[in-house]
Amino acid sequence: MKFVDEVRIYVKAGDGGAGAIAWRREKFIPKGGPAGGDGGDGGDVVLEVDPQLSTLLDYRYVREHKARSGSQGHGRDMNGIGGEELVLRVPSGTLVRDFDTGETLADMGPGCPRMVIAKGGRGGLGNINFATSTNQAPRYAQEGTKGEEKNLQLELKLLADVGILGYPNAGKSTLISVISRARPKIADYPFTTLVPNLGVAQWRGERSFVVADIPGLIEGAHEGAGLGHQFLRHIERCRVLVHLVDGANADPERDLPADFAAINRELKAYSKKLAGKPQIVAVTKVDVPEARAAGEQWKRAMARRKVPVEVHLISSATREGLDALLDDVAAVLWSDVSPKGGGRPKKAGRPRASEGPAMPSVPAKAATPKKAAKKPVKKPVRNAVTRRKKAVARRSRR
Ligand SMILES: Nc1nc2c(ncn2[C@@H]2O[C@H](COP(=O)(O)OP(=O)(O)OP(=O)(O)O)[C@@H](O)[C@H]2O)c(=O)[nH]1
Ligand SMILES: [Mg+2]
Repeated sequence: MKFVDEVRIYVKAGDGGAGAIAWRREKFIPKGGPAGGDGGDGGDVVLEVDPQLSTLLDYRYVREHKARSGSQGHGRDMNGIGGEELVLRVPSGTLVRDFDTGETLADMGPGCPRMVIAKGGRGGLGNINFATSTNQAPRYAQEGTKGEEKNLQLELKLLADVGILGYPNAGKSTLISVISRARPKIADYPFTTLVPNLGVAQWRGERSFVVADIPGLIEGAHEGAGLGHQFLRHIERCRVLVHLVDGANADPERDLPADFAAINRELKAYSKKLAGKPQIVAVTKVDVPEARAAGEQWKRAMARRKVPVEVHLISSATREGLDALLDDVAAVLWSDVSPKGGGRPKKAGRPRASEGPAMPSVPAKAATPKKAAKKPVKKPVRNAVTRRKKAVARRSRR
């Protein structure tokens, strides 16, 4: 299925129907007075999140969406029928802007599952409403008001907690296929992934988070090289980025530090905010000996930096290092989890020993041996015993 993440559409709410000018005409009732009913209200245009949708494809082909207008009022005080509302279904994470003013109108997602984006016009009042003691036969009724019309820019920004990024072939799709049930296409040529994939990953069987795998980035992507960088919008809302560096890349002109720096430059060129997001760095494919050697060397170099960066060595093929990687991801996502692989433990993670079953298993285990190691040190007792023994020996010698 084609993936579409940006479209422009025109929406028009229904107009209100006109009120009627009519008179009550019945046998034996002379001068029956006004009897014109109100016009019906126009239908609204409503945006609604559909969790089944993952693309804006439907709006690529049908770009005009009009709700029905209300019908006009009738005689015998009959009101016109209201126009039905028009519901447009959009995927979660759709940002709605007014194309003409640039104003953001809605951010469709869990916080805003439904929104009236264009209000239908009001039906006009029939002449029955205007009868007064001094004007008992009003010869006028209201017109209905116009329904709102708007040019909308719909932009899909997938809602994921974690974004996986890196050069093409770095092993991004393989990783998401191993940590979640997503089954993206995987192949040993660059740009296998052409559209983002989403997966729900489990952390130690306790909690889950949504991961996005996006197409590979290359140097110059901000100028359109490769697939460009526009799909970075799908990781803009992620809370943490997993930056994969291909350990087994055979290109002599590339190496791990250069790849890492190039991708970070691309992130910066796209947005400073994205470049400033927490990153968890991993060298992939360490089941390949060359990848492991290069990875270990770079890991040491990164640890020696002024601001040391923890580098994970992972293999999606053997699952090596994946638990530690996910622990670090979890530590950024949830404040009560502290990282296992390294980095600064979060303060909020400390009182975990007294917590119930929801507490993360890793940090609890990590905390226990430290306390246990301190307890058995009872030096003063041993010294006292030795002193007493020596004194007894001295006394017996005398
Ligand atoms: N040996 C080994 N090969 C791997 C590992 N992970 C991925 N690969 C291989 O690397 C190649 C690229 O993997 P993908 O997951 O498609 O890489 P990608 O980063 O998604 O690539 P693009 O979608 O093109 O950006 C495939 O042939 C995988 O089988 C790993 O842990 N070990
Ligand atoms: Mg891929």
